[in-house]
This record gives sequence, structure tokens and C-alpha cells, in this order.
Amino acid sequence: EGDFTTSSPSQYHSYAQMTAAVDSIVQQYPNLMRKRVIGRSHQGREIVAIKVSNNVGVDENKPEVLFTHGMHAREHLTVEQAIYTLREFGQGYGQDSRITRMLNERELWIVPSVNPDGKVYDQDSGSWRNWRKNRQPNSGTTAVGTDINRNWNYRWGCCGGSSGNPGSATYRGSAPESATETKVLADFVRSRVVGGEQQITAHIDFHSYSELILWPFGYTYNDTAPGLTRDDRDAFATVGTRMAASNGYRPQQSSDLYITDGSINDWMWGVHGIFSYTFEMYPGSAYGGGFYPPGSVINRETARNREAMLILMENADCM
Ligand code: ING
Ligand code: ZN
Repeated sequence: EGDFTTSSPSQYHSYAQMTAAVDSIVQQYPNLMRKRVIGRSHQGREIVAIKVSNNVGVDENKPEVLFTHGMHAREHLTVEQAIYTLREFGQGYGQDSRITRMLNERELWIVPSVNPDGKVYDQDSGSWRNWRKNRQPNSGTTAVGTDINRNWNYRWGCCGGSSGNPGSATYRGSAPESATETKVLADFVRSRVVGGEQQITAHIDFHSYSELILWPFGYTYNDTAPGLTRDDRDAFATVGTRMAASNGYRPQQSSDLYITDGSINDWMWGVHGIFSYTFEMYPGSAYGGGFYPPGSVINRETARNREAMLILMENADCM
């Protein structure tokens, strides 16, 4: 295991193939799934959210759960996760009692590719480019791209783990939400505030790699902070540990990995009170890690998170 950089880009869905696959699944389950274009990337590609629920055309008063994928360009396995989940939940509805119950009692939103420009840049030249950021130019430099996961408007740039240098892989951008894709996703989350209340209660942002389940805050090593009480922390840890027991990942506060500011988890929790986790998918770093595991692991490693996703959905009414 480890050192996967020789796997071929064609072993993963390209952005175009992913779009076609998602469209085809949505068409297969018209009573259960609906596509919404929530905005466009810097280069103009569609960013879509698939709503998955019974009565899919109606905005019901049910807890909403959000899964986001592909924020970092080279983390292609996370986009495969979205395709798996759509297929599995489509097939499972009416067959599997837990999936059926969750899609009756929750409204699930899946964003399969937060960063389509980055995905295309990383994958479509024929060999991997090891790209992380989006593909937005920066003024006064030829250096391209903002790290979408350092660009969120909660203690942005406060504390470390992001860079002010546009050449850095963790460039935080010129201002919070300066990255087009951050703004698109943030606007979508804000649009779920109905009658003063945020309808989304739980969220997973899928990344790779390291086999971890992370929760806020990332900007501080402290496990309580303004807006994060002991009870909040315990709830994150309890559900995080339960999910980790199902997929074998390691559960921890995200700053136990390293300090980050401007991450999506901190914004989701700090601004919206959404129980927001990061899943770092396969492989574990014990084997040297890597962003490009062979396509042969896709089925196993996406199915591996089925139970954890259901656990989060089942807990989304008391979070
Ligand atoms: N890892 C995440 C990153 O953005 C993370 C880890 C997520 C830290 C959320 C803090 C909060 O650095 C990868 N692989 O991108
Ligand atoms: Zn990532």
C-alpha cells in the first residue's frame, strides 16, 4: 500500500463522466432525486446539489443533511463517494428499511463536486498534477488558485494553517469567500435558513487522505471555545466516535491533526450551528498515504462509509 501516484486518471470518473453518471442516476429515480444548479465555478462549470428525499419537489420541514465532495481537486476518491451514495440510496429506497426511513424523514443534499475546475485541471491532461486549490487567478502574480478550505468566513486567517501567499497550496484568498466556489456553497447553505432557522443540522465534507473523522474547531487546540461548549464538544465526539467505529477511521478534533483557520467545518459550526465533520478517506497515512489510490479500491472504500453516513443522518434530528 502507499505510493499510488502511478494510478491512471482514467480509473476515476472525469468531471464530464461524473456529470453524466449523476444525471443518469437522478433520471432513474425522479420521485426521489432532483438536481439543482447552485452556481458556477470560476471557469463557469456547473456546481450542482442533488436533493434526495421522498416528496422531493416539496420543501418539507425535516432535518436536512449535507454531504460535500471534491473541494480539493486531487481528492478524486471523494467524488466517487458521492456517486456511490446516490446509487446506494437510490437502490436502497423501498428495499432497505434504514435508507427508506432516512429518506422519508430527512432531506439530503449531495454536492458531488465543489471544485470542478480543479478536478478537470488535475485529471484531464492525462497524468495527475497533484493540484489542491481552485483555478482562480490572483492579482499581481501568475500564481493560480485559492484553497477553498481556508477561505471561509469564520476567524479567517486568524490563527495559522493557512497562507497569505498566492503561490501556497493553502492560500486563504484575498478575503473570506473570495473563491467563487466558496461563495456558491456558502450562499447555498445560507439559502437553507428558513424562518430564521438553519434547516441543515449535519454535514460531512469528504476529503482524502488519512482515514480520519474530524470536527471543529480547527483554529484552536482548545476543545471548548466561544460557541463551542463542553456539551457541544461531547456531542461531536460521541457521534464522531460512533461513526468511526463503523468505518475504522480515527475520530478527533481537527486541530489534533494540525491547526487550520478558515475551514468549512469551523464556519458551518461557528456561524450556522451545523454539526459539521470532515471525513479523510482512504488510505491511512500509516502506509505513506496518497491521493491517487488505484481504481480497484473505489467500490470498497466508498461502501465503507455507508454506515457512518446513516449514523449521521439518524442523529440529525437531535443535533
Ligand atoms: N485535509 C484537510 C485540510 O483542509 C482539515 C484537513 C479539514 C483540517 C477540516 C481542518 C478542518 O487540510 C485535506 N486532506 O485536505
Ligand atoms: Zn482535502
